[in-house]
Amino acid sequence: KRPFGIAVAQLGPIQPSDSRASAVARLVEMMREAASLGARMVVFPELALTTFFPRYWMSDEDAIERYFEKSMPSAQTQILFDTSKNLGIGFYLGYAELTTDGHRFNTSILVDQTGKIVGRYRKIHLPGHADHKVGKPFQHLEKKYFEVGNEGFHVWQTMDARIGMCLCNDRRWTETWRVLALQGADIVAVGYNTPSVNIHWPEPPHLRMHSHLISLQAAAYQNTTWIAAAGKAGLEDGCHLFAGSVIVSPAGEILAQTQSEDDEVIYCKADLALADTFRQHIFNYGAHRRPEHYRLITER
Ligand code: CDT
Repeated sequence: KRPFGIAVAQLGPIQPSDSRASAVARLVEMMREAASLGARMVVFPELALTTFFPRYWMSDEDAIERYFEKSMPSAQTQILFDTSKNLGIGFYLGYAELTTDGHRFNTSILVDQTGKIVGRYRKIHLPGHADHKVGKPFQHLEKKYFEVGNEGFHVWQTMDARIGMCLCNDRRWTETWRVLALQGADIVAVGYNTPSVNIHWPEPPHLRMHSHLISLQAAAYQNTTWIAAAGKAGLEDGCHLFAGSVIVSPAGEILAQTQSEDDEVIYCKADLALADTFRQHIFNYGAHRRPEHYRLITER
């Protein structure tokens, strides 16, 4: 057995008027709860320090910039790193990154149990649009506010596990998971913000939840990995984000799921060896994969 306590900390809504300090305080409280449950790592959502601002059309650069972090840690987020170190718990955190040379990414970091950043991921599959969709109830302007991530998909050996990262829309793409699986991911952390309303075509909210869960369950099974998925949920500034934060085993089974649309910690004592068993048998890549027949995936 390879026991590994995983916690997912779902966030309730963060309103536009909420301060960074109040968001960070909520994260710290949930980190404490996760540690008390025995978690070695806690997964926070995508853009966990601010409201989901890509819903707003903004042209003023200063208005846009206030949603971005110029450094990590920063004075306001340092307490997350200090608490991580004091409690001996690692974490995954999503936030909007502004680089020193002016590039903007939708980013997540992986921090080990000593409070040290060990990995960074910049979101690759950016959904939505870059133009102002006048008349829509809200926007989804990730293509306006962020550049496509320029560092690829990675897995880090840390905290006695191989941990990969992706962000939100990435979870719907087969390719994301296989590239992480090929690097031997034991656990993949994914934060998300998903509106319950689809502004592009009519879609019942229950189908939105269905495709979210089926993406994670199929990905975990077909790619032999634990998945820890943390959402930001509830009514943010009149726009509803669905909840459904989960921990999924490599069998594709949901072993923990949030009950609310608010701040909520779920926990699972995962046995990472379950993935090893699958990898030795049905999904033994060396024995059974046929990459010579998969070339189209990268050619188109
Ligand atoms: N944040 C994010 O990537 N959300 C998307 C919404 C898709 S609708 C434009 C998601 O895939 O959940």
